[in-house]
Amino acid sequence: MIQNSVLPQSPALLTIAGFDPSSGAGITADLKVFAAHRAYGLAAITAMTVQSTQGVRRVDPVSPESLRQTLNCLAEDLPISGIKIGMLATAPVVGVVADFLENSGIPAANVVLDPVLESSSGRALLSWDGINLLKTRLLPLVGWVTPNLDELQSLTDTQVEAREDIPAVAADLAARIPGLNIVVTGGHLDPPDDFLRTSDGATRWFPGQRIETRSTHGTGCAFSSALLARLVAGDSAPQAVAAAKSYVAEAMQAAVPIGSGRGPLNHLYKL
Ligand code: PXL
Repeated sequence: MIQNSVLPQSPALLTIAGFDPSSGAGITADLKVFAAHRAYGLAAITAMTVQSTQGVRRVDPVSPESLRQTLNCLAEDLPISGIKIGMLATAPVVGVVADFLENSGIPAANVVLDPVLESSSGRALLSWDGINLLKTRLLPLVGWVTPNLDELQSLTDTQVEAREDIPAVAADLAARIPGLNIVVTGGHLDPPDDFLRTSDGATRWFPGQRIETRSTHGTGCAFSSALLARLVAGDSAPQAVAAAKSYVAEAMQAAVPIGSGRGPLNHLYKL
């Protein structure tokens, strides 16, 4: 008989995000990242997208009521150890996720928000009123946020053009949202260093190395999901950031070209 020995000890991690049929980003990518970290993955879809490695062609948000019932249905059934939040599409969807976090009992320290605002092909993945609600209602409910430079700029309404701007802008955001841990992902910097500001005010840079590849679709999704998996596994904040950063770099290095545009990472490279 085959023993069912993996599941009972595996934490259940939930991704609340959009569906990318090319599986470079969104929930199907997040599920691969959770699996690579030996966690059991749950998924609640916020929006369907029509896209390939060449870009996003269409976005169809799900009904907020369907999302609400999905989240409640899962939470009634089993303990959820951590949540990663990605693309949210609309303000009503942001509201449903905020309602759920208020009542879920899951510690904010195990909730990671990747504030997905635009696809790399430049398509809006969250409406303007959704961005406002994310800032006012959702940010105070999460323990972690992982903006890239553009997203940090939108969250703070402050110009972030260079590496030197990041610490002060992250400090402004921290002053506005007490208890927040902030990782600014530097994929667009050269070298691609990440910046961590923990809720106690400690700061640290994590040096990165530029990898020459077209396989960069969904790096933000992979980073935030890996960060969550490492935090739930018990890593300290700096350990979790360093481990998530290495995971993404290794998955980029191991990627094989898929599609004619920006291809996916090799999320399951360890297999
Ligand atoms: O990489 C950001 C992102 C997140 N989630 C979904 C996406 C994208 C980018 O296209 O489609 C579903």
